[in-house]
Amino acid sequence: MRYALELSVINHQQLIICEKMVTKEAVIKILEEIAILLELTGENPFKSRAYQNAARNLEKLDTDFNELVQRDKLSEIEGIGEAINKKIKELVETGGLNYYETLKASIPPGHLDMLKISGLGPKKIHALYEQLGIKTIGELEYACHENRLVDLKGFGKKTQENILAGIERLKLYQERRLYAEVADKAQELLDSLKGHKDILAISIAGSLRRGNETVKDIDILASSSNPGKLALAFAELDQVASVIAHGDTKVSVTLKSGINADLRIVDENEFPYALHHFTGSKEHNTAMRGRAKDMGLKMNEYGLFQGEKNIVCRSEEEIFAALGLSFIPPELRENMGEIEAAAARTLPDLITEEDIQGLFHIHTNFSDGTDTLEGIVQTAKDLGFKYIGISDHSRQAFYAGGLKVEDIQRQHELIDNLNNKHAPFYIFKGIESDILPDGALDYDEEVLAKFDFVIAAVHSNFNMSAEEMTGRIEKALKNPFTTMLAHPTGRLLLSREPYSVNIMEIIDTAAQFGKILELNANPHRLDLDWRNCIHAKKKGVKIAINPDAHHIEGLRHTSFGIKIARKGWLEKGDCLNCLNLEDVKTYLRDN
Ligand code: DGT
Ligand code: CA
Repeated sequence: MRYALELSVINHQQLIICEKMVTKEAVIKILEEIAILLELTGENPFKSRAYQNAARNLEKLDTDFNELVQRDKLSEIEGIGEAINKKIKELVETGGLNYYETLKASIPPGHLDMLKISGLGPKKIHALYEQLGIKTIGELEYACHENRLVDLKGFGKKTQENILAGIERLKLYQERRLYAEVADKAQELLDSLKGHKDILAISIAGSLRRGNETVKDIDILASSSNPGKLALAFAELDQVASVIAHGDTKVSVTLKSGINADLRIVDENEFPYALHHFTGSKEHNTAMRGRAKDMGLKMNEYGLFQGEKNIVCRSEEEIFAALGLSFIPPELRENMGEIEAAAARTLPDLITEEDIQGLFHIHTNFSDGTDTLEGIVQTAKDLGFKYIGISDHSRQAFYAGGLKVEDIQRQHELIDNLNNKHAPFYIFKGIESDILPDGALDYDEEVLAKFDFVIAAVHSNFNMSAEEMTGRIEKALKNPFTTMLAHPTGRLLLSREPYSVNIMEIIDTAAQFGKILELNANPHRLDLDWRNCIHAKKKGVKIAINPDAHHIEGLRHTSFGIKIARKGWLEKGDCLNCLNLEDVKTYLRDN
């Protein structure tokens, strides 16, 4: 926290505005910031220490600072040499300092945020940047989950755990959050409330019910025989840190996790209308109200009215039916054509958890996964899957323990043994091959031919132009050995923007060459984005909902991918891993 406070105290703008008032304290702050910024850039430590010393000596100064500046006597202070003297003069005379501004601009903005993680200083941040290219807190969190810090010089397992704990504390103040994180907390709230005897109906609403990839808050809707008592019970839940507002029909709280949660309590008869309204999205609601109006009706959270008279609906299904629509699943309520499709009875029969037969894109301890192949196989079997596709990293991904040719041989022997032991459960031999900057895959053809499937993935050189990156990926898609493209845009939700890539062109190329696109189910990625899934489906591109698991627990991420697949209008026929074992074998052999 120390660094963060220092860096937030002053900005250049403030200094300019207060030109006449550049005080000794302000100068000290800037010198201290420069020391930190220099460490962040990995500059010689002596340089950084010189600024720290200068700041400390200025602090101890008992003569009048302004007088020293006016008489040009600053360099008489110990530790203030010619270079620093010049900078202080520029600061005092102009209210700004070019050197400081340039230095600040040279650092990824995310590095300043990372200083807020307790236990993580500028030197470590620089080391993470140098060795792993980490620019933001989200990237750092992701790297910790992938165990990248365990073998990193100057870090280790304990440090990785401490950093993760520090990131958790920081999240307490965050605006939007990942779906997975909020969904867990919302479920806990529902579980705590469910036993309450005054509840007549209760449901999650808002973006969480719609399965959006990020969520602002938890919306809960209930009807109750004793609203006042339910409101009080909610406000007094163990999970609640503070109550923002408390009435008989609405309670707003902040949870200990930092997430805000609203409970709205409505009359039993109003529940279906309110549930539809507070599920949203706003855009869907607006379009629905428009449809109601066209039919001479009025729709709001209290009812569906013909003149003064309410059309009685006991469920959302009945509301949709009253408007001539089939039931629209919450995930589709984004005004992306769902109302027209519901009217035409052409809504998709959305994929469900039960449709998933097996999982691709799983890492083992052959590369950067934490668990053994045996352990993963046992868990996948226990979860009811019929097959898995193992894909450790390829050799260029040295930071992730990428497989050398002899490792592949060893892994394939192990897979053959396990396939004998666990039949009819089946393990496919795969690899997550880096797409090299020129679009080539990471092994020669003789090695690539040994795999049942190849997942091509961009893991380096993110900063290409859209044209170059699109060309690079398209080249990989055209490679006959490529089966599917991993995380097609490379985004990390809330922390790393997608790389520049023309995703529509990628979808078209995948369609043309019969390649599969991954819907990476890791809650930080959820990439392919659901908006693009709709497009891929239209083009006939198959999607693989892949957990990209680096540990056994990660297999469960698949359910987040399914939620997004549903938002992307996908049906079981659109997804590779809904095929049964024989059909997958045939598909992978023939494609
Ligand atoms: P979020 O919280 O940003 O992740 O997204 P939502 O969709 O949960 O938004 P929120 O919490 O502001 O409101 C919950 C639902 O309530 C929203 O999806 C639709 C409904 N709603 C809220 N405000 C309005 C409004 O001004 N107009 C309409 N038509 N619906 C609204
Ligand atoms: Ca919400």
